[in-house]
Amino acid sequence: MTKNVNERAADNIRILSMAMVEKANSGHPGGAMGGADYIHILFSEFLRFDPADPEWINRDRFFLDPGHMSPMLYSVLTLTGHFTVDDIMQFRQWGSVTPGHPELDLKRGVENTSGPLGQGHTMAVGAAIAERFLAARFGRLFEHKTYAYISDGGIQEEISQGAGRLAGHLGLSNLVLFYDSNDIQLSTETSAVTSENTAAKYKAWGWRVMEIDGHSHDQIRGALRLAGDENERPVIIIGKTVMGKGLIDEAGKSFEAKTSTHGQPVTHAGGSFKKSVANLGGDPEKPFEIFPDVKQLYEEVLAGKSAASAAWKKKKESWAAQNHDAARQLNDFYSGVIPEIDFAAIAQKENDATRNASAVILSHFAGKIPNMIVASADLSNSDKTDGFLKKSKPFARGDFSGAFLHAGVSELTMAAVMNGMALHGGVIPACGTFFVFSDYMKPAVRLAALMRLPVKYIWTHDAFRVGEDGPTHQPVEQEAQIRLMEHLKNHHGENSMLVLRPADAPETNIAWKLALENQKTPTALILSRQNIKTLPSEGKPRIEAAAMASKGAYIVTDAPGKPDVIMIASGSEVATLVEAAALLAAGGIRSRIVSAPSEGLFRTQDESYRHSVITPGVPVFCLTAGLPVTMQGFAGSDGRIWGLESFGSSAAYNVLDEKFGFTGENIAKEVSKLEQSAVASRQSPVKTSRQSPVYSRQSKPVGSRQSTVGSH
Ligand SMILES: Cc1ncc(C[n+]2csc(CCOP(=O)(O)OP(=O)(O)O)c2C)c(N)n1
Ligand SMILES: [Mg+2]
Repeated sequence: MTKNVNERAADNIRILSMAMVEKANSGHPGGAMGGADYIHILFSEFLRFDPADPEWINRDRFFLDPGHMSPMLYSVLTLTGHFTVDDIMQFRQWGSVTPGHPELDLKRGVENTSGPLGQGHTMAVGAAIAERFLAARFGRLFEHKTYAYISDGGIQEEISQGAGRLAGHLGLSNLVLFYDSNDIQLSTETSAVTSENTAAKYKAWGWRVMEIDGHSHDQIRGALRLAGDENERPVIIIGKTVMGKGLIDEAGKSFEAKTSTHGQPVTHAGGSFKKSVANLGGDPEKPFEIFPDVKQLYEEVLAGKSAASAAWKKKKESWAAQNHDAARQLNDFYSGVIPEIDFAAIAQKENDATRNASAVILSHFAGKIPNMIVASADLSNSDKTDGFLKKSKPFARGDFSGAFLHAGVSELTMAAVMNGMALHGGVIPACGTFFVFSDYMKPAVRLAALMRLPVKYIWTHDAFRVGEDGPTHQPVEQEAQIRLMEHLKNHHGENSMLVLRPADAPETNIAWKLALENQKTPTALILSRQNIKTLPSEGKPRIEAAAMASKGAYIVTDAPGKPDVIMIASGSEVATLVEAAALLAAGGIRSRIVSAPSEGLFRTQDESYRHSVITPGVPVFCLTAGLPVTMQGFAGSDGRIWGLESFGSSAAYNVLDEKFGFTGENIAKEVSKLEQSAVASRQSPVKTSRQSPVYSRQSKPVGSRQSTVGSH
């Protein structure tokens, strides 16, 4: 039976996918070959894009979830002209534009980085929300679809529960999810791990569910047409597909539906590459060939897409001519223009908690930044994102005129949804929860950093001073973990994340300013639950002094002449240093206090500035409510760190301060020991330069210790 050109296009995608993996000698051919029919029909007949303008704001978005199916995506994007055949022949090679798992590359039609299963389709939920938000403001002209593609792995990942619940709850009818249901996963058939009724599950979440033969072009078209008309519910198309569709072995027998073709070249799995290419209508000697009839089909497809996008752009022009202000605003939204905000003029209460200071700023933003979307994972009144909510309203089914997302208790979902909003463009996403639950968000934070998405994280309840809720809610190691992202560089050589832990309310203004201005990487704001005494500012308004936070670390108060010791901390610990400094001064020790909201940012300053803050040769003492290693970058090889080396405990925070040694008195004592040992070592360097730690473990309160850390 001769195949029609659409069947040949799908077979062409199968051959290219198989060939890429074979040539690279690594990769995943089976799933890609199963999904070829859907992907061809979607891209050629439904997905709206402008071949000459891949960043066209009103394009439909396509989000891949199983990044291991990259050969399928690269193949179809080769047919559409986004990649060249040379590009896909370099699949998985150093310096190629076709990495093993797709990495965000808008110019080549790759809308998201994918690989960690489950996140791709959850990002699509975020993009769909952003589309609703913008369409609610600018009108129906700006409506478009978001298509996502998921596999068995993504369906099993827990994050799919959050994505499914939220999309169903919000009635995101602009979202169309294709589930490549091939009953096979990496190491087993799916029957080994699940017996759920996936269709019933999505129905229960409020989705419209269609079940089709994922190889029947007519059924795919029919389902996509119905999806296009849907205006109440998100749509999932469950397509039954065959892993490795079209594969045969040397004997010419079917080699389809095998787990072994999930993740290795066909020949390694035991199939015949050449015979399979021939079986699919290709030339075994030229597996990277694009069939002439398929080429011609796609030329026609692209001409149609160009005409459609040109027609839309014309409509937009006449809309812009009639809606000057809205058109300017839309342009600002997509080009990252932020309104002028005088952060120094945002008044803060004295001695307030930094989470409260953040609420004041967010409340200001609600009136000033019309494209900001704030979310919280059911903690808005604790993480104080309600500062924004009170001036806005939550998204609801059919009403996206507000700007607040109640994400529900689903931190990872929330973080991935924010990534999707940022990927969509036109909006500024920020989300909040307790800092300790950043652990639940980390996989999506990592992808935000890899993709350079300017998502803002509002993490409150920053330390053991959470108090009575106890160790489950008291972050200890989280700050060190998150600050590792300040050490990790992105593909552009920048710190992959900006992490700010402001020391008082005015410094929170500056931290938010930096967060808003940072459009290249995600930003974390780590904020206190408890009140903090506003820091001294030596004659000037504190907000003026706090502006130096933009350097990452700066001197808050200094001793006349050369200080005997430099004390460094971030967050509420800086105020503890202020108490300690007064006691030290009474004992004749001159200290300098440094507030260090971001070690990563400080590291990017020039040496002369860094030395002006941390003068070489002066002993350094660091204080952190986190693990001592949090301050390692400041302490260097000779500095001392007072931190927490164990989980916290349930008690009032001031009791914990006493027990863990986080009082001005205790810190003054520890600093004077350091100062004395520094004096002794200057007087007799050989004898004292390698002293043992100045405390004995037994004599210390549970959990806290002073450590001398290694050089770095
Ligand atoms: C979060 C996460 N866990 C594990 C993996 C490793 N992994 C890659 S694909 C896969 C499962 C493959 O099954 P399916 O999604 O059905 O793809 P198919 O085998 O059908 O191609 C796994 C476990 C991953 N990429 N992401
Ligand atoms: Mg599968």
